[in-house]
Amino acid sequence: MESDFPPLKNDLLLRAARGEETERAPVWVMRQAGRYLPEFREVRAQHGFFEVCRTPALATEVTLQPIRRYAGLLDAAIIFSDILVVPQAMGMEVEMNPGPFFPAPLDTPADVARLRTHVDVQKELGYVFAAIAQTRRALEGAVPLIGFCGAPWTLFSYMVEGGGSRTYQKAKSWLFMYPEESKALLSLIADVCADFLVGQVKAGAQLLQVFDSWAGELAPHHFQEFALPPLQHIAASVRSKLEAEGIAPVPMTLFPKGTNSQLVLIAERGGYDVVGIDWCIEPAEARRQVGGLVALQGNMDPNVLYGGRAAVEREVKRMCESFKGGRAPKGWIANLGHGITPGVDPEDLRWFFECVHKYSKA
Ligand code: 1CP
Repeated sequence: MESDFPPLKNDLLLRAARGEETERAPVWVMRQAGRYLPEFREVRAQHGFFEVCRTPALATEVTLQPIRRYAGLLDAAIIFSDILVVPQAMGMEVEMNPGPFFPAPLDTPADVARLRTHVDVQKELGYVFAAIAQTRRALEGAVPLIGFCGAPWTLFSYMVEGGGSRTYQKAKSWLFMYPEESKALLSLIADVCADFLVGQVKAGAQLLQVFDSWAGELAPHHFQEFALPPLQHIAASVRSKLEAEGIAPVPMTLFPKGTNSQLVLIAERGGYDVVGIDWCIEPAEARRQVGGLVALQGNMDPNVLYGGRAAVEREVKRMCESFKGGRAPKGWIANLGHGITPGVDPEDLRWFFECVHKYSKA
């Protein structure tokens, strides 16, 4: 229960996500608990990737690592886990070596019969809920905790490809060769995602993010046909399930990477409070397009972090001016336009946070 946790001391993220203009932009970065941190690499030297995910004490520890290191600078924690725990819960084997690898991907629709159709998220993913509850207590209300899942299309592409891909040839072949079976699988994944997100809120997650990392690989009309409906279903279903159980809703963020040409449609019809944008759209232009419909999150190119402090400062200043310059300023959550990469110097990331604090002031 929400009331069992220590009171929240910093609600900037939640206010911005609800669309409020804040005294400065709240800031966090996607993949903030990760390989760029030496303290994370130390934990990983001792424990397997999914072992960390499945052991609440370890997941709590790595979730807190960036919060401790950047105390007073970071405005959110994101639970340490991975989007691929959902395919695992559906019965697929997934290894991390070092990227995701599925020994038995879904080659044809006949393989869907191997999946669990009714996933008991408490049984299969209860370890994530336990990690969330433990992390909420350990955070002592310092910052809100974000729960997350992968979007159906992005998960579908891993389940069919068997890992990361450059071309998405297998996943796209499914969409065009077996459109109805693809939609059925996407909606099966969406149902598991919705239950999983509801469980995360019950466990203590204060905001939810859905990662559609490969949304931009689809043509706009294919995004609308295959990827958007299950995303809409997740947003609507999470809200109605929470309401049915008398649980207060939490803000929901969608990160549909690479879909800038469809921002208005996503803001109007997606059903999310916040839309994450990548660096291929000018923030002021994104704000102009969506008006006051949604809060925005993003969007510095993560590679700027390799450009030295002067470049980081210049780019953050520019990003802040562009987000603030848009008409009808509404909530903005400062972030990168995609996840931070392993080679970044953690002190350069500190500088990014300091620059956001300085230049995003109202
Ligand atoms: O050995 C290791 O430690 C592997 C590195 C790693 C980490 C730190 C992976 C493997 N996953 C994670 C954690 C993770 N993944 C988080 C933790 C919370 C945080 O700090 O943000 C989150 C939110 C994710 C989400 C995730 N996993 C996404 C969506 C976000 C994005 O960056 O696009 C995706 C696509 C994945 C799949 C995945 N897991 C791991 C890797 C290297 C990948 C991507 C591989 C690929 O490019 O296909």
